Amino acid sequence: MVNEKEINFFKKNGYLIKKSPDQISLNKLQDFVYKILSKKKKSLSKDKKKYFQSLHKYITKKELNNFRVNAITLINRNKNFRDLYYNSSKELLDGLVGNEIAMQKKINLSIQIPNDTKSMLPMHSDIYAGESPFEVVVWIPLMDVKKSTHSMFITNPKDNIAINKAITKSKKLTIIKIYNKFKKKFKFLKINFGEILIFSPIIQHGNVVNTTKETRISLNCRFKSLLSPYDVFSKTHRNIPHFFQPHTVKPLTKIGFNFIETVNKKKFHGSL
Ligand SMILES: O=C(O)CCC(=O)C(=O)O
Ligand SMILES: [Fe+2]
Repeated sequence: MVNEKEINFFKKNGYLIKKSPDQISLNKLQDFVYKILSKKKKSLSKDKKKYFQSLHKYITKKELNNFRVNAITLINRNKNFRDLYYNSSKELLDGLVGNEIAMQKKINLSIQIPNDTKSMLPMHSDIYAGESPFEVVVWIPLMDVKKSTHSMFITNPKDNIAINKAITKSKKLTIIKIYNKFKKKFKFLKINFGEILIFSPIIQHGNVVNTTKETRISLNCRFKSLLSPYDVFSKTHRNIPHFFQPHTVKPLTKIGFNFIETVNKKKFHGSL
């Protein structure tokens, strides 16, 4: 259960890191990713974490994008992977979002190898891309992630106001310049394998070139309460219902929608 202290932490900071009670699902997620990556680039170590950490020794920067796209395709072909993903974060979702859930159709995989400038996701709030303010990002590390450029950074909601103003009002400054101006306000997160990070994409976050000696591998996927609004301000590809798909639907929600549909079609006969 997410306790009151954790709920208050999330409300104040816009994120929460918590050990998942479902370590079996997490291990299975890690296992699956290990299998598909090591099928393409054979591992010299049986230790999954070690393989992930040293992935840059198996792959060139040039090969990386195809390698990642191929892995993402295989992950998203596997229906069980979605259930494992949901199960591993269910406790956090129940506590912060709800128990009837819509899940992003596509799960993403990040592979941040040392000194790679091409996989950077500079500071952003997913809200600019039309994401719903009702959603959260569930970010799952597949290895221990260090509090450094190995990780992703997030800002504090109270600093987000000034950063957001600079981004939306400044005509001259690029995102990188704004990032540098506010650099001290960003906090890199330490997250160990076994823990889950959940955050509101309204808060500025992102990553920089990984200057550590280790590759970082993590997954991310968005979730929202099934019946919360999809189109908030603008119609974009992100907040139309196709971006998400229902994952957990309670019986009464089905009965209710079935009732509306049959009445609209003048076919209601009193059955559920
Ligand atoms: O994994 C990262 O470094 C960034 C992820 C991100 O921006 C997201 O999940 O929305
Ligand atoms: Fe993001």
